[in-house]
Amino acid sequence: LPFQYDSANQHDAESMKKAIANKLMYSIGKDPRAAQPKDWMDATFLAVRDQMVERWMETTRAQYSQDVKRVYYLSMEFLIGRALSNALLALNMEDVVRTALDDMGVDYDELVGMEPDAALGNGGLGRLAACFLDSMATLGIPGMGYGIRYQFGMFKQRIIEGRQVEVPDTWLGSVNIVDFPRDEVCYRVRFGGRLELEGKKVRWLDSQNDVLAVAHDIVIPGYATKSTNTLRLWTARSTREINLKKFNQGDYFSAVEEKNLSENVSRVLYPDDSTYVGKELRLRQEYFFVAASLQDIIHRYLSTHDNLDRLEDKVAIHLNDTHPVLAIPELMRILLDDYNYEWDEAWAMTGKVFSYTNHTLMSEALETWPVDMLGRLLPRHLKIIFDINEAFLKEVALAVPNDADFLRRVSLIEEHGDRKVRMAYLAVVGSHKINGVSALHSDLMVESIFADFARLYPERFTNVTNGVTPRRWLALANPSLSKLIDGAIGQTWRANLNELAELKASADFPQFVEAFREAKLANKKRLATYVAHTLGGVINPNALFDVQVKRIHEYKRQLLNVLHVITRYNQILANPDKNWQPRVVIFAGKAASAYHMAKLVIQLINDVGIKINNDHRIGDKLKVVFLPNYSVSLAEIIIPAADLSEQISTAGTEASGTGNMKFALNGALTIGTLDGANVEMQDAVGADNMFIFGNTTEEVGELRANGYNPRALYEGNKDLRDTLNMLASGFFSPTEPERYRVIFDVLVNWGDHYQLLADFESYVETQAKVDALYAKPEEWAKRAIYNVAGMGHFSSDRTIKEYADRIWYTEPVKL
Ligand code: DL6
Repeated sequence: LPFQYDSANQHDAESMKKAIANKLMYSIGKDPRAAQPKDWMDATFLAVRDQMVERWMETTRAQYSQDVKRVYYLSMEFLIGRALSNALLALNMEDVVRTALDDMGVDYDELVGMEPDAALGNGGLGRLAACFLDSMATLGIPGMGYGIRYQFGMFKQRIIEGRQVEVPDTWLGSVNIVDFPRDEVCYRVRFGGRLELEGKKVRWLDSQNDVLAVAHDIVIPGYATKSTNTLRLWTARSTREINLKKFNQGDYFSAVEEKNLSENVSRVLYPDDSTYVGKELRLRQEYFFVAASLQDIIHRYLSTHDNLDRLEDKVAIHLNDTHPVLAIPELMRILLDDYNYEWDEAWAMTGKVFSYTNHTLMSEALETWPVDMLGRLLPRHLKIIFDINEAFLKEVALAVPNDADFLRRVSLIEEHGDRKVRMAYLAVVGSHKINGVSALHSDLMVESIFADFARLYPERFTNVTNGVTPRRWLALANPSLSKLIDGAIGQTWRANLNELAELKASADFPQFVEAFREAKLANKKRLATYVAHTLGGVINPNALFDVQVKRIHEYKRQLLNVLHVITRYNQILANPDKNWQPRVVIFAGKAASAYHMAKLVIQLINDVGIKINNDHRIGDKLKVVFLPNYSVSLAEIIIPAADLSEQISTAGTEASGTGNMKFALNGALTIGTLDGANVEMQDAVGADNMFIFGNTTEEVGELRANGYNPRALYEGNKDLRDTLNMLASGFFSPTEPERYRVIFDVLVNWGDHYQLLADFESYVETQAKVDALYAKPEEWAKRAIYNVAGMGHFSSDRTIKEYADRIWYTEPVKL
């Protein structure tokens, strides 16, 4: 590699062997002869982590001494996945560690594959946060992530008789190698209590059920740089370990009850990314991590400054969706109550410190908290929110005079029915920049949910299109393709993804095209082996791998994919002698545990799979696979193996998507709607190199407004009718014929909210074009190469640079 580090050079295989052996003995306490694979993994991780610590400290020292502006990225979710292989890539130490382990008789690949994923997130939002941490460290941006160290992360998904079953994720092993516990970094987080007025001053008194937040630090190494950042996760600890009185009275259960209750705050990640979870515990979680993070930010700032006057010059706090929005009233509370700032000054500072990203336009995902609940749990914050609202509405009344309806619409308090605080509005009012995550989504955001606010503060709204880290999503996940790219254009693309554009020329060289196809085949074989291992079925690596992996949600339209699969099945049976392009349709993804329809879709995919995969008339022509327990690590196996990437959400519903970028980066062609970042991907790779189908956002809106009639579509298209009738009649669920009746009803009789039937014909026709192109393998490969070459723009390094320049106003630290 062009980047070599002093310590990496020093750490030849011999010293690495010693380091691992030392960790095994002195940290894990095992004799190499008795050590289990997990012990080797832990020991290796610890030895490698030592390599990061020096850089980490150097970075921290440089950040303090240069007094750089820091970015604090507040997110309820960080879906970071495995750390060891990522660290080895960043430090350029893979070869050294591989050799060291080999010498000690330990299989490197097996060991790296053993590490459990840190699955502290649901889906796109959490994974984006993890890509951002990687890019901030790589670019030297002084950034720190703050979140919750959930004891149980995203649930593990088992498929039992076709149904999703959720199993707890115990990602934290018995030996803590994941992070550094910082018992001394501990803050009290208050809940409840009452307010007392003392002149102009408000006091928050008699809080109850307080919890302590204790920091755990995860090291985030930058790639090919000394720059190393921190992800600080909070764990809840009770203010009282045990009630001795109750214990001595023999009431053992009650003696620890209080402890258990307060520690529940960091117990579990809410497994739902699609709806606002109206649970008090969720609100507690949000305030818990916000209050701890802000105390920490202030503490860190004051360690090198005398007062808070220049806070906005040195601190940028980013709100990853609305989950951390309580940070706005919390900072106000600190400035007003703890540091005696006047309201106007505090409010001006607050606005300059905060920025906010919106990740969804779906109304069911927009958070609101009942005024009652908020008042009970956080009386001081509710009061501040009311005061913010009052000042804001006064300002609005001047800007938009005599328009009571406008005031009602923009108020931070929803007055209709039970009063609620609108968290997204609070975020907009309290931030200097608000961004969407793709060009389309940012446009829609200011036309829909924030239209009134865009009128008031047009300069605040902007777009920053998402990106993904090329380190994990190409270099680590796809060694065969990476090697080929290295041979063609060198290795520096890992840190400058725009260089991939140079690959375009390679598409004219048959040798390169052939090697590209071989790399893809190798990845497909790797996935086929995984499928055989996990499900026991055999899939043909020469078939077209058609892949849809993501959260299961109606708007993402896995069901449309299934409708095509069934239609194709019928067509093959009707015309068995046609030269059908063999296909394997692969699904993976979790459904929120309470989302009945999404779970039914999983069951349907499995039922359809059973029928088709066991129909001897079909053979290799069509196979359906549902891979259980989708995760970051599984994505690293699936994505490089895909030929076709399914990005088929109803136009206007997917904010951006990041899976779409990962697939194209790994040489898959996209079949997709003009939704989210698909639109910009099309600009980048060329319309000829994607399969775009279906209605546009505008057309979807028109249909909705002018009366959409899915039944007419059902009646007018025989393929569609046959397919839907099979669902309704129990063809795929003979033991329970009514099982999928509801799906038929949702689509045909109850309005088909996501307009699957409107796009069905166009989708099926486009799938035929996919087959036709796949029948010309060199042509297909050429277009796949154009996709890889066009992905430079979609690096999260570019995204982070935009945030740093246009939103956070931060500079890299000099090392
Ligand atoms: O911005 C990251 C990611 C987008 O790529 C997806 O399109 C979007 O669905 C996702 N949103 C969420 C849910 N958000 N909330 N609340 O994960 O964000």
